[in-house]
Amino acid sequence: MGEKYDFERIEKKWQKYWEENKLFKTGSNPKRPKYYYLDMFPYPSGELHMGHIRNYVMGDVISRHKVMQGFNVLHPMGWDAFGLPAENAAIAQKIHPTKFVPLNIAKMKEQIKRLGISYDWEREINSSSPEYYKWTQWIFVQMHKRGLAYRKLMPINWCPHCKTGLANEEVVEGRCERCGAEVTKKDLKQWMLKITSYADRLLYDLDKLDWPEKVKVMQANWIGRSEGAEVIFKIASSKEEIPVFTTRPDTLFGATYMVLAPEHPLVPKITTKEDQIKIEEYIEKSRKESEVDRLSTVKEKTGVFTGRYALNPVNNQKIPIFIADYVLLGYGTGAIMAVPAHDGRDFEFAKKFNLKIIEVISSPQSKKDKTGELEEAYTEEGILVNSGKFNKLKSESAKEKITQWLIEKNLAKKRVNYKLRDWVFSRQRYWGEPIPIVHCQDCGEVPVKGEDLPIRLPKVEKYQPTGTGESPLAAIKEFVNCSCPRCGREAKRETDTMPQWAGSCWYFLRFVSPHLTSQAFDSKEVNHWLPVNQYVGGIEHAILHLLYARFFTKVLYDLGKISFDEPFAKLFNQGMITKDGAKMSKSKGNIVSPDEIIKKSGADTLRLFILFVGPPEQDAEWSEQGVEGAFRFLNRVWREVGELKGLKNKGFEGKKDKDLRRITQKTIKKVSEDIELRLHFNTAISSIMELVNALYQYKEKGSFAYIEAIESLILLLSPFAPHIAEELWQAIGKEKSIYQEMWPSWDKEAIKEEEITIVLQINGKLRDKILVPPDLAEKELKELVLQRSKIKAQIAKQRLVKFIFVPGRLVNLVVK
Ligand code: ANZ
Ligand code: ZN
Repeated sequence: MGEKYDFERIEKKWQKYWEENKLFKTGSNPKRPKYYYLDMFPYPSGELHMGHIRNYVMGDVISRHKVMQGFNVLHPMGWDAFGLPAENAAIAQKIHPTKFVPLNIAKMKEQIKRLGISYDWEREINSSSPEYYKWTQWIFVQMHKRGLAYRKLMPINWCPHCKTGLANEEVVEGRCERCGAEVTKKDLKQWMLKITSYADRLLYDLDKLDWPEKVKVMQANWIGRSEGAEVIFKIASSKEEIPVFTTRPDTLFGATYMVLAPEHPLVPKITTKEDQIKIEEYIEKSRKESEVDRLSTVKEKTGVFTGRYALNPVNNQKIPIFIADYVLLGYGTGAIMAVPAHDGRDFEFAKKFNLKIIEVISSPQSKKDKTGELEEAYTEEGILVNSGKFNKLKSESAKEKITQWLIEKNLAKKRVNYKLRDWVFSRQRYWGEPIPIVHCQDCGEVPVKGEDLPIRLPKVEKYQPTGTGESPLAAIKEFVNCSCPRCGREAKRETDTMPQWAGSCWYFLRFVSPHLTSQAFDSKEVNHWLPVNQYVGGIEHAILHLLYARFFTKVLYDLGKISFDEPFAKLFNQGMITKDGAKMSKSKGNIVSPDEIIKKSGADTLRLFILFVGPPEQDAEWSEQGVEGAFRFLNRVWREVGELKGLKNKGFEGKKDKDLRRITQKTIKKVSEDIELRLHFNTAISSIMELVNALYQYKEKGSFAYIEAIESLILLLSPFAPHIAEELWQAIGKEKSIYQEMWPSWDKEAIKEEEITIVLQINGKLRDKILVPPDLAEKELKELVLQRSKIKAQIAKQRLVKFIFVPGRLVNLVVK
């Protein structure tokens, strides 16, 4: 062992050793239990950022720890290489995606290897390789056969900059999630996946998952289940009627007008010729707006009166019908009954258009002015007023009773609504999985036969979006022209591709048998390894990726292909690494390059810093001093272990040894539990630091306790800083790689403190102290305390009314 901590030599040496000896090959010992740890696979941007590193290093600690605990661990990595992010990056750098992707994969893989992450690279997958996307296409075909994939003409979100359709999920505050351009609408025939038919299961099965509460709430809100009623309003002097969806049938007597979405099919039927121009202008204007804007509560309300009236089914009052953009066509029935007294948007609208506001839910919390008028809508529940025979009922029972009453009159039915929409699965882009469908004049949409998959993405020079609404594939005759899989006649191939999310919907299944050519996955293996025990990745995937992956899993479960219906048992979202308080990004110019840190201080230092920087779920600030601190600590370990050289085991000795043993065993317990139960790597590392401090103070080098402490130290350090641990392990004469050693267990007896100090108080004031065994029972302690002369003297003339015992800490005697 050299004098200096030569991290560069050590890290290269062990990375080579691990690779040559295939140490990270997934365990297959049938006697061992399984553990599937998974990182969210990245898209090949070409450069690892600190967020990736935090994610992968955490996962490496968990995986290495599990291997040492005796599990067969599946710890794979791959590349989410199809889709918009990769294509946009390729376009920006003017490199064809077919070149760009492998180039970047090679770069990132090199960086990951330099970090010493224990991935089983034999299982590497790439979602843009035909061997992989063959099966993505196969899953699509299965969905098509089940009626879960269908085509529909619809106004889709259209990004004028990326020149492609976007799913709702890709529109953030009216803007394209990728490029930030304002999103508009365009009518296109789109492939859709029927995720809505899984809405209830996606919602209720959240209960089965050990996931952060925040993520579960986000998914539940996204699914947005609401229970209510569909109520029919007749149009006065007309046969037409308007069904509305409401969650508040208890407010029906307060419905003073109605609103149709501007695009509602009834609109042209019920409007007069004179009004039509005005209305069409309004429709044109609102089509351009995003849903978020339309639903906004702060935006000034706009609308147009249709000139027509409806009849409120509960009291036959004539109420005006408006058209307004705050009602969306795609939700409920595309029409509402408006209750201005109890709905915020209706209130503003009614104020602006001078419509009646009738309070029907009374509550002490309603805000009213001096004249008794509502100052704002009261939107909570309460007691019914102005509601005929339903007065004095509570909202909850009134909902039920009013709905029942209308159901008997055939004017209502119960209804459940979801915010979740079917998933727009078409993209008019080049870099994605071709949708494996053929359009035949006679047979219609025909899925490609299994044996003809994959439908390969043709290599083209011009892959940039066309902007016509068609994908660049549409211009390639050899691709488009084909024969119908059913009748054999001339037919045309579908030219849309799948969205970026497609490949990541099932990649966790592929890792169990990544090279299988006959099937998407080996069912037996899949049922053995899954669900994933621990999944880790960024919170930005809380909704989309995680919801889609759950959906695909449920579909495959229903198809009988797998035996579980949730893919990820446990989820963890790591916090960001910030610099100067902001997320690291190229545009802000605050990126710290991992390569430089590794070059300067080594991968182990970087790993240790990133794990030590704070609780892993929280954001943490990059710090130069923090990196130096980690480096200094590793040097300290290096020097301390160096002392062991040539020392012989001198056997067990006195009190100091016992103390050191206790610290060692406590550290083992603390580190094990911090990793296992809490993923609190930062506190695990600080207890390792305390052990090193204790070793520096301990002078009896060579005792049994000392050797045990050193060995434990290296073992405990090994998941965090694996290279230096390997080197030290070898230096103290061990033959096996430390990765193949057993994780230490702790000695419960040794951990026990000899005696602990209990503070004695009388009426809250400190009076005495007592040394007792840590597990002394309360009854015995009380006897001991009351026998003490100091205490006896103090409470001589008083009566003990209470004996308060805080275990491990204090006793308080309350006397009078
Ligand atoms: C009358 C009412 C009275 C309502 C009241 C609310 C409060 P969630 O809970 O999100 O499902 N609504 C129905 N369809 C709509 C559409 N297409 N566009 C905009 N708003 C629509 O919301 C359900 C409520 O949203 C429904 O209940 C309806 O207004 C409105 F004091 O009906 B409510
Ligand atoms: Zn045909």
